[in-house]
Formats: sequence, C-alpha cells, structure tokens
Amino acid sequence: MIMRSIGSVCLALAIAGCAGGGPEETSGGSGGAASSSASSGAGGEAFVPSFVNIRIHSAIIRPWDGGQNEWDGGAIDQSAIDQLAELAGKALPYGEVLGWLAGFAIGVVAAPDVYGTAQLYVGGVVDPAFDQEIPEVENTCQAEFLGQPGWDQVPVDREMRFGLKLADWDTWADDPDPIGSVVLNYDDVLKGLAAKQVVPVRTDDQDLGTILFVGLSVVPAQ
Ligand SMILES: [Ca+2]
Ligand SMILES: [Ca+2]
Repeated sequence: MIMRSIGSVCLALAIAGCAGGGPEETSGGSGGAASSSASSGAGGEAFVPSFVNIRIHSAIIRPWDGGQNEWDGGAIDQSAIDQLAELAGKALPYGEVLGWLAGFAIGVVAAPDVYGTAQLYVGGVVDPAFDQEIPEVENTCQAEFLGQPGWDQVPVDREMRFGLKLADWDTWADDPDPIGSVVLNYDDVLKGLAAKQVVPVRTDDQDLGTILFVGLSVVPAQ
C-alpha cells in the first residue's frame, strides 16, 4: 500500500519549486509569502496555497472504444457518434453529456468495467511510488471511484501534473482494453480550489478521446 501523503522527497521539491517561481506568483501580490492569509491580490486573483490535497472522484467514459464498438458489445450507431460530437462542440456540455448518457441505450454488460491507476508526476515524470489504484467499477460509463484516489500535501506549482489511466477489465481476455489516459494540471487545480467542490474537468480532447470528464476535488492542505 502506497502512502497518500507526499514524503520528504516531494517536500524538498516543493521548496525548490517555490524558489523557482512558485504559486505565490499567482497571488498578484508584491512578493508576499504564499502562506499569507490574503484572499486576493491587486489583480483580484485568488490565493493559491502551497500544498493541496487532491482527490479523483469519477470519470465519464464514452460508451464506445476507438473501433466505434461498445466496450463489451457490438457496433455503435453513427447517430450516437454524431450526437456526442455535437455536444462536444458546445462550451459547457457536462450536464448535457450526463443527460445524453442517461438516455443512451446500451446493453447491461456493454459498458466498460473501469479500473486503473491515478498517477502523480514528480520532477516532470510519473513517479510510480505515488501510484494510486483505481478499483474496478463494473459496467458503467459514469464511474464513481471508491476511496477517491489521490494524494495529500501535493506541492502546488505551475508545472504540476497528475492524471489517470483507465482500462476496461475483460474477464474473458488476458489483455484488458485500454480506455485511455489523461493528464490534469495547475489550471485544473485552480478550478477545483475556486469551486470548493467536485468539478468536472473536460478531458475529451486528450489521448483517445474516450475519457470525457474527470471529477476532481482540490482542498488546501492544512
Ligand atoms: Ca471489453
Ligand atoms: Ca462490461
């Protein structure tokens, strides 16, 4: 079992990150400490904490794979593909995508059996030491992750990255079907902090386009 909390290695990185242009730059202040209690700087930008706790709550998965087949089923109608493309052309389609999925006709087992790994980047690369298991959620395009994988005390800086890679578990095959992988970043952390609740981060423009949204929460670390 990997500890959620980032250890002394990352703490050292955090200190280095702050020295190299850390989050305090976004506060709009005149060099004040990142730990200042100021709620906003001169430019009205929100205070950004030095460390955050990150949780990945959910993922919305497209009902079909790269071959335009259901994950565990047959071919998808072109009309469904066209409908999703139309929604994807909109600016804020999350609610509409959920509504569309709710009305989507898919067989009981045809939806993916979602599982995978939440990954944290350290020094610009994925550090497997911080991998968090995403336990399987069976037969759903709206996967709610038990245990909400994530990390505590993650150093905040503009180059931070984390993400998830997901696959469809096929009990009858040795090789699961890859669903895709997406990366989240500093801007997504800011969204989570501002919202103070779970935010849907749009990810359909990444990798295979199969992961439509990731449900993310970000809380300032105490
Ligand atoms: Ca499959
Ligand atoms: Ca399935």
